[in-house]
Amino acid sequence: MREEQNFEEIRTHCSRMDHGGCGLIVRLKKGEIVGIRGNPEAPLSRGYICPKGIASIEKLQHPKRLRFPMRRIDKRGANRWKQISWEEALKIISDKFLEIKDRYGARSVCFCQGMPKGLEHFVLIRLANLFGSPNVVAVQDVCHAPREITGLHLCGFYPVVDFRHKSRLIVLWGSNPMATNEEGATGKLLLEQLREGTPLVTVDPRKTDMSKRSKIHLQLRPGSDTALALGIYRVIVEEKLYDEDFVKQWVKGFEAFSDHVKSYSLEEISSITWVPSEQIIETARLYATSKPAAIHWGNAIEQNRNNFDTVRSLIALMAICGNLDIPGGNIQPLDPPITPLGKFVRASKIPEKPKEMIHAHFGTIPKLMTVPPAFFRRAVLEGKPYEVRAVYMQCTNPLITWADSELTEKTLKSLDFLVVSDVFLTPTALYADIVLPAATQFEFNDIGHYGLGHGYILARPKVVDPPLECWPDMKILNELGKLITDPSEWYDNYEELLEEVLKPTGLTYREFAERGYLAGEDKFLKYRNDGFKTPSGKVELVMPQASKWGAKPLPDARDLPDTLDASFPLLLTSAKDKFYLHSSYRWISGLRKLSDRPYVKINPETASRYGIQDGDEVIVETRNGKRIIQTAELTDSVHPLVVVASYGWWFPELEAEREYGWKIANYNMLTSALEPGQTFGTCNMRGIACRIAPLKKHGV
Ligand SMILES: Nc1nc2c(c(=O)[nH]1)N[C@H]1C(S)=C(S)[C@@H](COP(=O)(O)OP(=O)(O)OC[C@H]3O[C@@H](n4cnc5c(=O)[nH]c(N)nc54)[C@H](O)[C@@H]3O)O[C@H]1N2
Ligand SMILES: Nc1nc2c(c(=O)[nH]1)N[C@H]1C(S)=C(S)[C@@H](COP(=O)(O)OP(=O)(O)OC[C@H]3O[C@@H](n4cnc5c(=O)[nH]c(N)nc54)[C@H](O)[C@@H]3O)O[C@H]1N2
Ligand code: SF4
Ligand SMILES: [Mo]
Repeated sequence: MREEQNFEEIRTHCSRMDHGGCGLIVRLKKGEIVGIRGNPEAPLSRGYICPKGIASIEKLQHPKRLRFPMRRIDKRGANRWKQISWEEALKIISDKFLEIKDRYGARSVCFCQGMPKGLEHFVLIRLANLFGSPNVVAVQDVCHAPREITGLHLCGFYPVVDFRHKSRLIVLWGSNPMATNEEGATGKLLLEQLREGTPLVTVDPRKTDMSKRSKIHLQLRPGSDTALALGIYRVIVEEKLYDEDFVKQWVKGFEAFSDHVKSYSLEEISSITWVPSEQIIETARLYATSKPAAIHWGNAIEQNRNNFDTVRSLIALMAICGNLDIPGGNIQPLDPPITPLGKFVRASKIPEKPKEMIHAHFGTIPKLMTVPPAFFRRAVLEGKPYEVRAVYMQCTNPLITWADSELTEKTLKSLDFLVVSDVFLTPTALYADIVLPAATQFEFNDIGHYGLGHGYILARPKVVDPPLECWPDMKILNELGKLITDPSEWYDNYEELLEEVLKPTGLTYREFAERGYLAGEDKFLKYRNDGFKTPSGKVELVMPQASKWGAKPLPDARDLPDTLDASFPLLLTSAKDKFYLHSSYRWISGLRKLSDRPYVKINPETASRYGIQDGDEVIVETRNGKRIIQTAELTDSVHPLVVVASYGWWFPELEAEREYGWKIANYNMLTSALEPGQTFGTCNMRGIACRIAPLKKHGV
């Protein structure tokens, strides 16, 4: 901390505007934040800050921010509330949760989190475990679990890019880190590698900033990633470009996998993926001959039912080229010596959890520990596998972010009791019985990147006080924990939770905050000592046991999310908006100026076929019979058969009375949760068939 005459500056880390990660210097005047800039000494961001980081000021000071606990006094969604005290709110919640536990069992109360934002995610899991409920509902089915858990099954860890060392090639596969700073660890470090001359390959159906800087851009058919990965694999094996020593010693099932892949000709792969064979060959040669090479994969490969196949095909590429756990490759970073997650969340208190979780009854992949929203909704609506009556939600807006928004609406309406903790009265919060006003970034001490698997933890020390009655989620959960679980597991002051995480480091939170971050030790080739943490000790490419979770022993290149026909002749996909986090912050005017409304990107050739002009309002419709309206942006950055719509939209300016118009432009109105994949419970979100039409016909 540095004090000067009129202002004070505090070093912290950005959070809650994405996965966080940028080191920030926050300037304060008379207790108010007056400026934020990037901290050049920060390990992951080195001075970078984006408009969302800067917009945090408006987020904290917004006049419509939730400021008091509220109780619903009319029917759900009617927006009539009574302000209540914290004491009353906690009493209502604890009475109701305990009553439902008594009547239906603890598992009928679920605890739900959106994108993990900070330590409260793990405190919520701890609360659920201590309460005795195995059901933590979360978005992991479309966000990281497919990568992490497939990784655990194939090679015993979740392989992420080692950005601390130079790679000779980086492949960006379905990830757009310049807009998303995916995992809060990659944007700036990636740019530095590019500046030093590391070549790039981009796999994305759109032209992006990064594809323009790439040596090769594979502009594939959305949803055809498995086929493309297998095509690259085929060439590498056919041309004997793989790492023979590694394969011999460390890969189980190489022959069977390779034989299987040979059954797809390159011509077939090319026709499935729309990628010319020559480009597949060129990419295969480049990837196999550049060592170390790293694949930075993103959300796009996870948001379809075929995600398990896609992820394992990509891990197969990493494995046969010997890029696993080497500097500059796809590695298993080591955490600094902090309290292990399992211990912090009190996993041992609920040994029956793997069998009892809602999704276990639907036959999902082992090790998936959060309930996929598709199966949660079946529990609420159909009582399958058992009844769910109440939910505690924090940091999430599922009406917009879960596939199949109208099914979510029906679910929220069917609950006996819903608690929502947020900073704004969102469309989801309108359906709550109790709304809790959360304190947010800069307003409390927090630890970032715990559990993110990148080998860092970041200090996010408090900068300002929250509004009087806004509480950090951690504090809310700590107080609720004392009322509904064993009080001895909780603290007088919730900040002790931070000390508990840090205990093995020997540092207090204050000392940690002064250092700013802790990094794990650099250690590679760990498998050489103990083997890979799989049953065979090797990377396992063939999975006969996968039939238990609805998958085949080997990945299927022909399994696409959807098909085209004359009625639905285009493929719909999405990319995240650089200026927002999912459905969050449409109410921040500084961001709204940068991204004013939902745009749907259409190739000019396609647009002219449907009589659509730039700036027109366009109807987008899918086979589930739902339609939304977005504004046409004509651009040749998308393929003529692809439409890229904006995701996450609702309209705070339409006011709560009109439910913020949450159905008008919301991408997830178009997705369906009726047939989720068995493995992860994921619904098809990218590469779904659609049609478009102008809202108003133009005169001739
Ligand atoms: N179609 C489609 N659907 C998707 C995706 C997609 O790409 N396409 N992406 C998926 C992915 S990757 C994810 S992670 C999910 C995200 O799903 P969600 O996490 O539900 O997304 P958000 O819209 O960011 O909701 C976060 C909420 O937290 C609130 N909030 C912000 N700070 C705080 C805080 O400190 N405390 C509390 N209590 N609340 C706070 C915000 O106001 C906001 O309402 O969506 C998934 N859904
Ligand atoms: N600004 C901003 N930053 C964010 C977020 C946000 O909402 N906004 N969310 C945060 C979260 S929770 C996450 S998980 C990360 C996600 O970060 P990313 O993984 O970067 O997520 P997306 O932007 O959803 O998708 C990445 C790219 O996939 C492309 N794509 C679309 N369909 C396909 C396909 O079928 N195949 C392939 N190969 N590519 C396809 C899109 O064009 C896009 O460029 O970002 C985090 N950071
Ligand atoms: S990129 Fe993410 S972590 Fe960095 S300033 Fe922007 S919102 Fe914050
Ligand atoms: Mo995510």
